[in-house]
Amino acid sequence: MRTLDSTTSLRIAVQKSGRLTDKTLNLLEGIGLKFDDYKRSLLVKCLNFDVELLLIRDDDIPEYVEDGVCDLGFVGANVVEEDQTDVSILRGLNYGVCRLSLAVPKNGDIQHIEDFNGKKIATSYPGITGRFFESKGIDVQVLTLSGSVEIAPRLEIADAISDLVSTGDTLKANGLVEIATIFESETQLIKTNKPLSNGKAELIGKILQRIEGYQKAAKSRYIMMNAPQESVPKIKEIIPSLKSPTVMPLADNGMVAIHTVIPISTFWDVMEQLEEAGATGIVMLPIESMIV
Ligand code: PRT
Ligand code: ZN
Repeated sequence: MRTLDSTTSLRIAVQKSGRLTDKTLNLLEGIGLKFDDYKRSLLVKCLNFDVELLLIRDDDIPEYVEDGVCDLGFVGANVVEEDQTDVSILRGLNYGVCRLSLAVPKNGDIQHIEDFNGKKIATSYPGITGRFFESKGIDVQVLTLSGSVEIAPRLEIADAISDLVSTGDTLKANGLVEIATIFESETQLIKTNKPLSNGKAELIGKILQRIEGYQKAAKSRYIMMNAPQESVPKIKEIIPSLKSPTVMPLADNGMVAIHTVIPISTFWDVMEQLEEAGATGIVMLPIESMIV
């Protein structure tokens, strides 16, 4: 049992090679963790924290975290939910966003959820799919496939599918239409429920705080502009900043520089209003991290 051993590193499970790999490693590097070449090894030491990464298949991550082999893991909510592993979900991470949807051949005889009674559904997610129909009291036959699920109706081995969808292009290309979403997913940071040493618990707290700052920063922009002094009250009204903006006098008489942070979602609306209020030279910069 290694989990109470304070001499071991905090071990984090990350998908070895797949859709979540680059984004997870970018996130870890974005919060200041440095790694040697992680492409070559399965177990990668962090150079500046007592952390190591275990690079494995995404399907194995929840179990490794459940068993305490890894303390943390980055994995799709769909994978955690499928096997209903006993782990704690620390945070949703806004990437790897997708949905598990029921899809059927276009113009076929299944149009509504009730029409699924007695039908055969191909899926790589028999757990989530089976539980969904059970909760509705609809009797279906679930055929478990490990991949290429979308081809099953054309091969006539199933009447419908339950599969992950992001853009919907794969369904369309296979003549399928979505009937219902049964699970919404994103990447999650999960934690073991096994006991952890104080050192590890502290490190997890630090990592979480940094992730929070990183996520806030990703949704915000630092903006700078010049404006006549008399426009400042109007500009303050327009800017939905986290704190009151910084206003500094410029060498030009009656002009000031204004700096502030705004949510990215409002940037374009705000920019037009700022120009109308007399702001010039508006510059927007990305923010690496924020502690608010
Ligand atoms: O080798 P390993 O087992 O680690 O990887 P994997 O092949 O099982 O998983 P991978 O890398 O394909 O996906 C990892 C995780 O990414 C999934 O568990 C989801 O949490 C998330 N994710 C996000 C997706 C998608 N979007 C997605 N679109 N996983 C799979 N897909 C597939 C889907 O199965 C279908 O075949 O993409 C196709 C549909 O995409 P659209 O864009 O055409 O709708
Ligand atoms: Zn997988």
